This record gives sequence, C-alpha cells and structure tokens, in this order.
Amino acid sequence: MLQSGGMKTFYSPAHLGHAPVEEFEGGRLTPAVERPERAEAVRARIVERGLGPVLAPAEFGNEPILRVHDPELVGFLGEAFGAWQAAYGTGARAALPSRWPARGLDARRAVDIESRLGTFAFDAGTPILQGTWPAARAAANVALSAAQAIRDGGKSAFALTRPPGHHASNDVFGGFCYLNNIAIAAQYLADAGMRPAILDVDYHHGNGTQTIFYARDDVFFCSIHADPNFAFPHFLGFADEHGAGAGEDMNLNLPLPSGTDWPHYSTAFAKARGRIEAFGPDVLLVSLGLDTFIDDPIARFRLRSEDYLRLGEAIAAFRLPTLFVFEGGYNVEKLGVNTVNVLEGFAGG
Ligand code: Q9C
Ligand code: ZN
Repeated sequence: MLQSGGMKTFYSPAHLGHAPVEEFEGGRLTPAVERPERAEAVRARIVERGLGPVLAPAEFGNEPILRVHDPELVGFLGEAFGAWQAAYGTGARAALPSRWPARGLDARRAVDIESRLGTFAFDAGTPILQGTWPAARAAANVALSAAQAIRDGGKSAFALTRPPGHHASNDVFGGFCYLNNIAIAAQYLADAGMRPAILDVDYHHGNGTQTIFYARDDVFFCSIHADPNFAFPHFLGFADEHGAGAGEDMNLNLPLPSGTDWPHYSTAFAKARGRIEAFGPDVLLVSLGLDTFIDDPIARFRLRSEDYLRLGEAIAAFRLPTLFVFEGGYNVEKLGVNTVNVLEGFAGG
C-alpha cells in the first residue's frame, strides 16, 4: 500500500470526529454535504491509484496557527462546544449560530454562547460538534506537514485536509471552515523565507484567505470562482477587490458565470497564470476544491472528470514547488477520481 515514490499525501483520521448531520440552508435544516466520506473517498482513490505514500502529520502546536488567526477565535473554537452543551444540555450535538451583531448591535457585548457564536461566525452552515476542534487542529497539522515537506525540498505534496479552510479569516469562521489551512501553510513558508503565491480553484471565492493577506505584499492571492452576485460567500470575491495598502495589486479575483465549462475556465486560468508569474513566486499553494464539477450537488459550474487532468497539467506548467490543499467538492461518488485526476495530471504534466 505504501510506496516511496510519487506525491506525498498527508492525512489524519481525526477528521472522522467532525461529522456534521445537518446545516441551515434555504430556510431549513438540510442534510450536511461536508461529510467525512469526502476525505475517505479521496484517500481510497489515492491508494487505489498508487499515487504515493499517505503519511500522518506531525504536531506543530498552536504557534503557527496563531501566526494567522487571532487568539480570540482560536480560544473560542476550543471551548464553544462545551459552552453550547452547558447552555442546552448534553443532548445538544451541534452548535450553530442564529443571532448576529448586525448594524446597531454591539459586538463588544458578546458574552454568552449565542452572542459569541454570532460574533465569530458568518453563516449558519458551519456547525461546531464535539470533534470539530480536534479535527480542525489536525487539518492545520496536515497542511503544515505538507508545507514542511515542500520547505525541505519536496517538489509537490497534497494536504488532504478536512474540514476545509479557505472561508475562515483571521477572526471569523464559516463556509464549513474553522481554521484556514492554506493560509497557515503559506505563512509557515513565508516565515521560512519563501515567496508564496496562492491559487484558489474551489468553486467558491476564498474570502478568508483573501482577507488574511489583503494588505500584504509578501503573499499573492488569486481566486477563480463563481460570481458572488449569485454564489456563496455573497459578500466578497468581486473583480474590483485588488488588495489594500502594501497589498495593492497583490489580490486577483476572477469571478465566472453560472454554467462555466472548461474552455471558459481555462481562459480565466491563463489570466491567473500571467499575474502569478509576474509576482515571481518560488512556491505555489493551490486551494483544491472540486465543487466546479458538473455534477456537484451545491454548485453550478460544468467541469468534467477529464478536465481535472488538464487542470493538473496547467498547474504543473508553473514549474514551481506546489502544495495542494484540499477544500470543497461534494459529489462523493466522483470526488476521488476528480481530485486524483488533478494530482495525476500535475505529476504527468
Ligand atoms: N446552495 C467550501 O466549499 N453553503 N465551502 C452554500 C449553496 C455554503 C462551501 C450552499 C457553501 C460553503 C469549502
Ligand atoms: Zn467550495
């Protein structure tokens, strides 16, 4: 099963402890789509194809997480489930926010579990369960272990992270994300003296990653995604968001319409390539979401399984050390094939 050659995958079974049952969507509680089966399907396909070794992460502690996230968010995520059960009893299995400090309300007054949940969360689709914090920390360790492999000279690595990360900012969680795995990895590499570019190919805009690096000139961020005029996260990801201050022109958003297929997607990818190459990175980090798939249950793009081979080849053409970090993608049946197609396209490209 294990082999020494090929691309290293990092994976932790701690994600199994984060098994949401339902989320609030479209005015009702609906079955959760961000399920443990997702990462298990990808792992099974990696083993089936003999892509390379599947390795356990090292423990990095909270320090590299706190390079990206505010201690208030980290502290809250660690204690939220306990506070939820203290308020609602041990039968309460998932904390979900349902009140927010909108205009006129004072977020600084947040004290109890409801007001704190509403202060740190930006949606009602990201439940905190008993195993959520251990899973989120393990995912950060998975991303950091893959980053370490790149720092130590590896040409590529795959962080099979779950829960995903790209919607989480320095102090806000949401969009199925708690800690921003790819931002933590990029910061780790920047701290090691490298110059990272992040390319986000998840269907949804990587609002958390954008926010974290928005005013900085040492990390370039580019996202190709569904136009927020009709898609989550709705409030960020527009084409006129260029970066701020020292980070001016260090942020590139390429929003695309409903129904986008590979020919249109690859045109956007060519624009991303030009800007990323102009930045002159020495390492590429890819937020690898597969919810651009034609049969994804929550998204509206039209990439096909064979297109993911082309996507992997296009990523390989940067000729950079490349760290893939797993994000979204909700068609569990095809998720393994689609994900590994990117990685095999890259390896052969
Ligand atoms: N009908 C990631 O892919 N729900 N997060 C939107 C649209 C939130 C997606 C549902 C989607 C979050 C990592
Ligand atoms: Zn997504």
